[in-house]
Amino acid sequence: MLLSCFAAALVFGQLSFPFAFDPSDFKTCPQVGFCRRGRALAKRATESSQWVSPYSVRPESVVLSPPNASLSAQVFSSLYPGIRFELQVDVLEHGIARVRLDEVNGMRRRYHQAASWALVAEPTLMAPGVVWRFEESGIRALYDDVELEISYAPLTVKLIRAGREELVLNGRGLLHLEHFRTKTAAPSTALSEYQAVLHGNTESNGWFEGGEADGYWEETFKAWTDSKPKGPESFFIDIDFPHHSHVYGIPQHATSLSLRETTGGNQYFSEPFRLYNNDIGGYDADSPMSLYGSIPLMHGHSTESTVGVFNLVASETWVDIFHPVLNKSTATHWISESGIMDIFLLPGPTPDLVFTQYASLTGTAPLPAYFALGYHQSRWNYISSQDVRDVSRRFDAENMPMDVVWLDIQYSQGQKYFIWDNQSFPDPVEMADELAAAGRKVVAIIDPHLKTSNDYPIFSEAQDKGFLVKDAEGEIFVGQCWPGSSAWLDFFNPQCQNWWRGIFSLNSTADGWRWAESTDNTFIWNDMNEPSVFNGPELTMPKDSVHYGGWEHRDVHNIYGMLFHKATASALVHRTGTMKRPFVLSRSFYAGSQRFGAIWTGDNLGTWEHMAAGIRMILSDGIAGMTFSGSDVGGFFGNPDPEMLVRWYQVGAFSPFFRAHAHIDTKRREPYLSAEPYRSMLRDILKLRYSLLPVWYNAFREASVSGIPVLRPQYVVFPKDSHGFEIDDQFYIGGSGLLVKPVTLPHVESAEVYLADDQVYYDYFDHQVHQGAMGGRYVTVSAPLAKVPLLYRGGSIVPTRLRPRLSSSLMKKDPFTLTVALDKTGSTASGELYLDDGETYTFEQGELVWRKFIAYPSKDGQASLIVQNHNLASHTSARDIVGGAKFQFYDGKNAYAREIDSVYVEQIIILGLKEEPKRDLEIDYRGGSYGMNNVLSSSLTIKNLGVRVVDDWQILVQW
Ligand code: NBV
Repeated sequence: MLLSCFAAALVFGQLSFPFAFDPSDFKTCPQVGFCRRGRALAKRATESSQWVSPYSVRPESVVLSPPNASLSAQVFSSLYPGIRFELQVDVLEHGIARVRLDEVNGMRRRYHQAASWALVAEPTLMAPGVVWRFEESGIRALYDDVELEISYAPLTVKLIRAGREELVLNGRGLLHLEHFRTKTAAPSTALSEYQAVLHGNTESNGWFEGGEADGYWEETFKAWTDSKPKGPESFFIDIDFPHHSHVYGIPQHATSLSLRETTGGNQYFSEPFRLYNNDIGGYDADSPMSLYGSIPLMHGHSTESTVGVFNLVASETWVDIFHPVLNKSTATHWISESGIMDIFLLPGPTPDLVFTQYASLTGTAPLPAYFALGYHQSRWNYISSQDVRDVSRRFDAENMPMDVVWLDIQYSQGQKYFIWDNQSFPDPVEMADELAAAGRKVVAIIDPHLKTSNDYPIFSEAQDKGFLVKDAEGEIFVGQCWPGSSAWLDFFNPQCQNWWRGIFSLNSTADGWRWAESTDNTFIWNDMNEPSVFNGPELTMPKDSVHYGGWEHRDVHNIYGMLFHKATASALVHRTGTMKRPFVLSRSFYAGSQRFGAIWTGDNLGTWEHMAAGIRMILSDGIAGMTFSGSDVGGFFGNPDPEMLVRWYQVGAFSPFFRAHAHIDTKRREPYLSAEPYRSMLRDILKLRYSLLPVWYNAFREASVSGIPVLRPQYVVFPKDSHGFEIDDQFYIGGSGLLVKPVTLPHVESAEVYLADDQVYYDYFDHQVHQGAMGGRYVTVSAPLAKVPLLYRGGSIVPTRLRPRLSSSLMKKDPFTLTVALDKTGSTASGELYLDDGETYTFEQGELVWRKFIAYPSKDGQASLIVQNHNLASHTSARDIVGGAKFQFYDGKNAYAREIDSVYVEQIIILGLKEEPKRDLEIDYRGGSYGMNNVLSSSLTIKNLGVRVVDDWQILVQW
């Protein structure tokens, strides 16, 4: 199995790659029993004009519980009168409606614990404020500016705003929870009656559930048979957006940000989007196939509103999408293998509010360690500690900044993670210490599979403690992975998570094996956690494997990777006496994974298509909470030519997570190895990333509080501009006002950038002016190879650090440059700067500096402009700063502020002044120039101001 993965070569254009991505290794919907059943049910419903959902609420059973934000009711299906279901509707803080449906007193329990892993805490019910109106046909909850309409027969739930249906559950009658049954149970007689209603006779094959027990009790795929001891337990639901033309989300897929149809008239894909975490190296650059992570969150968007739906299910899920009316409405159908129905309706009505609503449920990406925003140098593999030292030195010698050197699986002895291969890595602690002295870190890979060898203490301990996943027979599940015969840790067991923390402890006396040959400068990469099993069905764990609590793998598959990530991140936070921010990269993810660290887009190809796909994927990850994301710069497979490599570094420099990585069979391609002129271009891109670190950190701070992604797609920033709804190749960095459109095509000299408003935009590098227009327009931005299209939006003040350094930690006391990009009036702009120690959690106690910069015309009518720096921290509540509300009062002289009180703003550059200023300051002024083909902005540089970042001050510019 393993060999066949890598033996063949696929040819893409001129490039050949040493791997085989064989789509037939992965299932299509027709190869999956429950997906066939779900789609067949939808087809029968569509074809019958009399289709009615059999699910209804018993009106007499409706109960409201205090504080009147919760309703429960019995639900029954006319097809299975003996089966009981319970509906629970909660109105939560932020106006979120949670709708749950579960089978009660059945033969078994459906999997109901996904929420306990995905949600940051038990959601809080809305304080009194929900008004319930009982009507003959149902109940209506009124709160905020919306109504939640629950109809009794059939059961439907609608979120309505200003008379407009924003979200509809079961409007097309596709809801179905297959109840638990025995193999020999006779079909319900009610079913045939129902069929008679639909079809006028009982002979046709129009059963609600389908004519036969299709794939109920066993299923075979290639050489694998899935024993299904529980029988059918699928869950289907139609979720419609009657007034939303566009839907986004449900990462991870390599496809457009705006999701295309999977069925119906304007069909694009014929397969539904699949959510089933898979190791699918060398995936297609445009496909609905599932990849490494799954987040069942979708946004519906139109010029009027944005809403979200979070279908909290952890089993394999397929999502069909079509537009009943093109450019007007969207219908979706979610088909899941198991689990209860637990759906959150996020009312929006703006993208930013949907982010905050989703974040209130699953949490935000916490402020990362500052170094993690620097550049990461990886490859499979740096082969020895000497190699690692050389890489670090070569970056120094070439004056290239870099923060982290990564170690892939070959650092370990026979892939027994934690155990260094002491031939090649005889001195791992000294190696890490030397890197630390240069301001750098090490990241080492730790996978969730354990070599089943008794001389491997991690395995033996896990085995003794019962922390390994079991197979269907109750024995330890053994499969093949890098170390050969392997077993998998079961992080569903809380004890396993505790034990895992102990392994990383650097100062505890905890019994059990500890990773002594490590340092607090060593961070972790969790790979292969879908989990990848080389000899398993679809390269993963058999679904009938059993986890802690007796749950089958099928129930929890999409959560597995997240729990490994969670356990490792928490281990790093606590490994020394002082809590430090962790950095853990994970390949697999689920809703809530953002709380534990970064992810990346897995094993991409070194092609232009994949470069472009990476951007779309990062945008899509970001809107689903997973904002700390990046793709392998250079492409994992293949050897990019110098031009592609430069463009890929430009993409990476504008990704939240910036790491170059490459397959073991690729040629070495560290940036210092490139020939000129490419080497200088790469150096400049790295420096650009480092000079913009303050902007990235600002964006991460905001994301950590609001859930608004670090990379913001066009529809998020301009939600009312329909021209931008399908744009997914340009984006904004946080709220900085920087707009980027990386070039992802060869031989390009310019890029067409879409400007959505009538604001003025300035080229970051040459200050060329691009005038936007009401209703939007494209402008041509020059983009020779050395230049990434990057614009300041007028009205922004952007802090940068322009002194070249070799790592981010060496920049901590560097002075700032503020670029004031004046808006179209030539007199207004604003921006901010957030700083803290970048390492610990003392910011939660108020050890931080948060400044607001504003430029505005002076009020006395004089020809002048004021640029002001004031303290933002004291002007807002603590909660807005760090999300934790851990401190009550902000002390402007806190320890961190004192530590950086010598940090100056060394220069201010003002773009877009309409008049030449008076020369009483040390200034450098260049007037605007108005050429035939371009307009260059005026630029005023004020140097040697002697003003400190931590002080309040203002500067008057007069003309
Ligand atoms: O550990 C080796 C690789 C790693 O370099 C890559 O980034 C991961 O996505 N890993 C997958 C295992 C196998 C890749 C073919």
